[in-house]
Amino acid sequence: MTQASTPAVHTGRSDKPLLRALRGEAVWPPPVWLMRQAGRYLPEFRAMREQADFLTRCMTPEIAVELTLQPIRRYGMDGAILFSDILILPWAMGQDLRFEEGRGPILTPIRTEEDLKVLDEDRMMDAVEPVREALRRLRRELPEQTALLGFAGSPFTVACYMVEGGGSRDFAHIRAMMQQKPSVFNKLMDILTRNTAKMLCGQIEAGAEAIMLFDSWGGILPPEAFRQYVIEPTRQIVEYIRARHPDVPLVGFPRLGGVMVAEYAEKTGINALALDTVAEPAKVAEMVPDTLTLQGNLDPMILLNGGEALVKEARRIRDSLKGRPHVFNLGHGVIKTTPPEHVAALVEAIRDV
Ligand code: 1CP
Repeated sequence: MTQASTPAVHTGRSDKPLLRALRGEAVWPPPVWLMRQAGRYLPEFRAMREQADFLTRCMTPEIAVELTLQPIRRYGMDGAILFSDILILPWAMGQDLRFEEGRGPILTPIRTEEDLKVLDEDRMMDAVEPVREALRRLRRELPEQTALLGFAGSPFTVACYMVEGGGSRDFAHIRAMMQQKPSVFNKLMDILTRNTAKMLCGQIEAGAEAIMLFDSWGGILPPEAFRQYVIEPTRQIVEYIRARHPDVPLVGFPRLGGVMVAEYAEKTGINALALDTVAEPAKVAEMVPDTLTLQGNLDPMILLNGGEALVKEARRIRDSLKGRPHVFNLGHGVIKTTPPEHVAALVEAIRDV
């Protein structure tokens, strides 16, 4: 891509605190945003829910923009994550998807060579055009200091939902496929790796200033499979994006990755490593280079319960990473019964130094 075709908003490096921290600067106090900061715990989100189903909300730019902005208006977060979902990619390629109240996403499963035929890679970019329109509008509407994050699921995590047909306790179908139909599994992973990289570049070209890759389920794999199906596709995605948009920081979230997260960070080349709840930030810090940004990792349950324990634990995490690049966040998403005032108390605790 030539410089001339890049929108004006991308010229020059931004000094937004979140982007500085993601590029390796020890910003103090650390910038803060939360996974699932747009969601049902907010009354204004619940009010919008009556108007349209989940997929329509994701695919209607004015609704997606409004839902993205809600937590920013309330709390002045340093980062605004686009309201969307990791399953928009398979949907955009043609897989059937619906979200059912109380059950989460439901997809028509892909388990055979024949099933793969529903995926049409050529339609993907057109299908996600409303997402890009939402990003363009957000860049115009966000406060000056708030950075806009785009995102995708990592190929393995998205494949889990595509093959299981939704969420799962044991991921039995995808694990069987990996062993019994490796050629179908590998084809699916290749399609996802290629299209995730392409879709994310599309998000950046529409205004996303940083990207997060959610690998919620990579941690179910044993080490060798983790290398092959989590680290390697992520490395390819990072390489593809970086060749086109070298200044855009990339955050990886290998949830449940345990000790493999250090190898993940090193081999994928991501700028920032998002930590899950069980990771001890100071210990992970010893396992990775000083220039790698760490993101996380307050337990969402502590946020739900609030009070003194919340302030204490949030500051313990913040202070244990003082002097190195850190972005304060949760170890997983905000729980839907979280009182909104606990989120306000958390942001205040982090910013009060
Ligand atoms: O309103 C509703 O009932 C829908 C609930 C909901 C929401 C608010 C879903 C369904 N997705 C989302 C938004 C969402 N999903 C965002 C938006 C931005 C923000 O963080 O505020 C993001 C980043 C995601 C990412 C996502 N979707 C992940 C990765 C992160 C994680 O939570 O581990 C995963 C695994 C999904 C799949 C998904 N989408 C929705 C649900 C309930 C699920 C989980 C299903 C399951 O595993 O059982």
